Amino acid sequence: MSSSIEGDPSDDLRVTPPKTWATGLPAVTHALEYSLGQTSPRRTALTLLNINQAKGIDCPGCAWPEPAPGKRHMNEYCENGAKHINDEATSRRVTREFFREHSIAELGGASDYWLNQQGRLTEPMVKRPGGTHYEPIGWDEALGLLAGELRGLDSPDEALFYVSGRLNNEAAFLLQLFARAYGTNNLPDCSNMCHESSGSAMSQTLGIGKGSVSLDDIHHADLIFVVGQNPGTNHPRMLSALEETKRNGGQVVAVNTLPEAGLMRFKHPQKARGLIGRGTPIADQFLHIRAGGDLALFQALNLLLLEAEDAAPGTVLDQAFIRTHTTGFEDFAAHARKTDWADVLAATGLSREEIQEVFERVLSSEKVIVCWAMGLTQHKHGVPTIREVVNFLLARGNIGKPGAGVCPVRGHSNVQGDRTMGVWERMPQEFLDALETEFGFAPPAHHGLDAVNSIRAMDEGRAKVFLGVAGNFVRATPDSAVTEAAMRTCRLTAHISTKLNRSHTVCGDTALILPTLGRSDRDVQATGEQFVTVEDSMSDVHASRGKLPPASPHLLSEVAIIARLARLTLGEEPEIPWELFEADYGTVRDRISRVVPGFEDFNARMAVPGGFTLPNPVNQGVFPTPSGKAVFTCNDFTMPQVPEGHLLLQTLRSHDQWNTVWYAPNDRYRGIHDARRVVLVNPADLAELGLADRDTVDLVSVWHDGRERRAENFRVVAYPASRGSAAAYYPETNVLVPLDSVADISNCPTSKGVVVRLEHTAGTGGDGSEPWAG
Ligand SMILES: Nc1nc2c(c(=O)[nH]1)N[C@H]1C(S)=C(S)[C@@H](COP(=O)(O)OP(=O)(O)OC[C@H]3O[C@@H](n4cnc5c(=O)[nH]c(N)nc54)[C@H](O)[C@@H]3O)O[C@H]1N2
Ligand SMILES: Nc1nc2c(c(=O)[nH]1)N[C@H]1C(S)=C(S)[C@@H](COP(=O)(O)OP(=O)(O)OC[C@H]3O[C@@H](n4cnc5c(=O)[nH]c(N)nc54)[C@H](O)[C@@H]3O)O[C@H]1N2
Ligand code: SF4
Ligand SMILES: [Mo]
Repeated sequence: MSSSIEGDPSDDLRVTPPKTWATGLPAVTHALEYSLGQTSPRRTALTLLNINQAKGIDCPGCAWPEPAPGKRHMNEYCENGAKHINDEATSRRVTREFFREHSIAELGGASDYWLNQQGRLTEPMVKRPGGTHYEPIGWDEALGLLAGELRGLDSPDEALFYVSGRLNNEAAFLLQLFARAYGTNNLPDCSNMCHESSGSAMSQTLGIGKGSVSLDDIHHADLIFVVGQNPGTNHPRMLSALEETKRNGGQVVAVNTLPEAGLMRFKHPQKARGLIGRGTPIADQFLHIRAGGDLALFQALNLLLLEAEDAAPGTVLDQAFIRTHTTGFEDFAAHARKTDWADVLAATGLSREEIQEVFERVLSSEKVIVCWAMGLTQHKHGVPTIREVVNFLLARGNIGKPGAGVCPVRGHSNVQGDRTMGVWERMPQEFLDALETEFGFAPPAHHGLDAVNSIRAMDEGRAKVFLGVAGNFVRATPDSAVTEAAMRTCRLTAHISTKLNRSHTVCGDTALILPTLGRSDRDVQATGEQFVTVEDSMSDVHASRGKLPPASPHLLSEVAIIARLARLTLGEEPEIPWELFEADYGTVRDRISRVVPGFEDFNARMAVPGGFTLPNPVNQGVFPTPSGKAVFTCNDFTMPQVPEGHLLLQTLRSHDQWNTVWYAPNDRYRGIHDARRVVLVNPADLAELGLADRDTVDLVSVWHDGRERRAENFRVVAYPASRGSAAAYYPETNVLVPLDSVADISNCPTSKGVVVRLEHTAGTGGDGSEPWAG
């Protein structure tokens, strides 16, 4: 592997027109290119043949579900899934020599790309107090150090256990069991920064924080809204599902601040017609909405529904459903009637005609689904926005019937499962009671810390030991400079990881790297070969079996690391047989089946290819809210306030990255090549700001604490972003997101709503010949 450290690449920005279609042959080629750059053709073939097959490896990419086993293609994966799995299956290795060669300070100057490209971690490493380098350490000593620090804390609440959504169910269940047996609910997770707003909004209104639709519902809906989501890049196989919706006569409305390629047209890579021709148009209507305007849009649609019902009583709203299954309708209706069109048009930037056209589609549709992702959740008013979406669906009885419902499209492959397993700082008391009954200890009842509050706790010296599992905490969280400083105050930081990332370079007094098996690695324990389980975005629970020889003989599985750490920290506990759990994951599933509702006979049901689907009570007409009914809510009109001369910045993903890790400096569908420090801005806004395409600017975020947050040296690209907004990639821009800028109620960082000004630092660098220049 390359041994000289590379920081962020120099800027070779090239811009081509944004694509108007996604996938097809180029995608297949790109995936293979990346895979073959990482590993041998044989390993590539082995991973690709097994990805998402009933007896194979669950794709470590997104949480979009697979079709039922009989309906799967031989290649049931997308370009990005292939890249994600081969990024893990890479033949490159990070060895002890590598760590001897590079000091931690040096590694701290490397780009996220370079760190990831070094390959798989191979043995446990430690940075001792005062040390400048990581050095090898045995597993027993490493876990002993961590256990010793945990035992030495004044309170268990001084420890933090961060979990990211790649972690499998078995390990997630054990981690939360360990944290609670140890005495804390401090289980911050990536969901805190992701779909927390969805969970908050849906728990309050529907009684359950999960989506209600299946793949079959998607296929048979009359109308699907795709709001604040870029499926062409982030959930590519969702496009095959939407293509089927359209074949069955359904319609799609896309709502986005950017005209994303996948929303426009799609070419199915696994079908001959996908490789040639123009592909299927996906969106029947595209609403180019202003950033943060979605609450106003759904309020307007709700007003139109009420008015149409007034004009023709009994024909528009589902009165029977509203009477039987909901509360709060009258208050909601009275509130919605006050919606002001001038406000709506200003907040959305849409015309009344456009909204009327969508409304006609709604009226002619019996079965409606709303899908959404980070474009809704990561705004200050994300929770009320999603509650308004729920109002919209409830009003016509579009919850709990086939072809209709709520569809928050999850990110990480097992992020939903980790929550089901109890990784949440605020698990309900019934779950804690079930743990107590099963394991004979009383879990702490007071809530723990979420991601943002964990950073505050480290910063204020209230948290001293940090264990991160399967993520990259310092790059995923907001306010990078603040977060990194907070991490460095810890007595000990440790990470259970497959690959090197920046979090490993931001160390407490002592720091540990605990390398682990990935999804693709074969997992053999004392009783034989093991499999793990995951839950996708549609609550399907299924097995994942690693197929490759482990990346190194010194790796332990996540289950093994957590079980050993628990024994060392808590001592032998007859009621919690950690050793047995490590030897046979089936014994973990037995415990899950007795603690987690819906997992009865877990092991037996895992024998069925494709697994099983957890029931969502709303589909049986049961709403587990205090009243037993779905709740209409009144949501005050709000729109982001952006001072003159400023833009509302969203921090988003390029096509060639997986969250905090980028694979190449390209964003093919948006036409950005060989650069990541770019900011996409509408040409009309550029003109108003006195800037030109390709100018070099600093992004400066404006927040009322008066601290300056600056991201330097970005190139401006004139782009069809909605007026008043800007878009730039995460994690380079996390430095701009103030820690205190969070969504109301959910505490999710407002990664899609950061007020910035663009400070011009250098003249036009482009040759102006590009299609989007000026
Ligand atoms: N290849 C790849 N796949 C991934 C990931 C990855 O990093 N790479 N990450 C995974 C994870 S963890 C997640 S959570 C998902 C994320 O999936 P997405 O939510 O699709 O991810 P983002 O790139 O954050 O894109 C947000 C989308 O919302 C739009 N948007 C922003 N603000 C607004 C707004 O105010 N209103 C509306 N209507 N639209 C808005 C943006 O233009 C963009 O299209 O993807 C998962 N899949
Ligand atoms: N500004 C801004 N910030 C954001 C977002 C945004 O849109 N904008 N999105 C937020 C969202 S939606 C999310 S989900 C978070 C994501 O935050 P995280 O989930 O914390 O970040 P990842 O980049 O997915 O983590 C990558 C690391 O996971 C480890 N890893 C990968 N596979 C495995 C495995 O199988 N086992 C183990 N133990 N480790 C593994 C590797 O070491 C790799 O370096 O970021 C959030 N942060
Ligand atoms: S759509 Fe998501 S789960 Fe499916 S193959 Fe692609 S990345 Fe993997
Ligand atoms: Mo996410």
